[in-house]
Amino acid sequence: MTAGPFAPLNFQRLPEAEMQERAAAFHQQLRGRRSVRDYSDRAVPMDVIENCLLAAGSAPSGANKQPWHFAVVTDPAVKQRIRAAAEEEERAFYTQRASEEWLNDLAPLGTDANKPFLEIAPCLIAIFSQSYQLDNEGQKHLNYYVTESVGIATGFLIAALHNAGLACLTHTPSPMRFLNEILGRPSNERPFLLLVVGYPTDDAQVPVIAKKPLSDIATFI
Ligand code: IYR
Repeated sequence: MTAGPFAPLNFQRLPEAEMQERAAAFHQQLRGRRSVRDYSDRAVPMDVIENCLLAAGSAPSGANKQPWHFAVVTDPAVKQRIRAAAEEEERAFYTQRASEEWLNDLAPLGTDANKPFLEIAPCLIAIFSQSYQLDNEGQKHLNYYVTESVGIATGFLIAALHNAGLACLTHTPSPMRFLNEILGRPSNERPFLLLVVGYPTDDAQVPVIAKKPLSDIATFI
């Protein structure tokens, strides 16, 4: 295989003052994001979701394989099935699978096995990672750095949803293979994360938490 083709980058260099302003403003915008568990049933505009998915799909990935699939669910009957399957796993998690330490760590969040938001929120986005892809001839093609790639795309999606004025929750019932069956996804795809998307209720509450200061999350060498 030969390299290329290549095209000019068209990088826009910004004045330093504008860089500082934009970096600070972006931080302020992102730090306003919270994981929301209290949702209104108000429908979300699908064209907004579509643009957020395109933003997610612009993420970098190993060898540009884009090893992700986003299944967008708004059908109440499908949401109901997902809720029932997720709650079954969560009941096993909260009563048997989770360690004492894990349950203690979750206690301040007030979570339990009941997941009404899976039915009430207008939109669920099930994110799947593809360990390999099949072409039209059924030939297998490997993907690389799949978890990293899908994690980055998911981060882009969460930021895009927040930027668009939507709330979301990263929900991870474990195991969540049931999503393949309910959503008809093929066996090369593994559920990565279930994003709950919508508007918070007017009286939505969130736990009081803090983010680590820069000195705890970064070193400058
Ligand atoms: N998946 C469970 C438990 C849970 C785990 C973590 I780590 C959280 O940050 C929150 C919840 C649930 O959704 O309740």
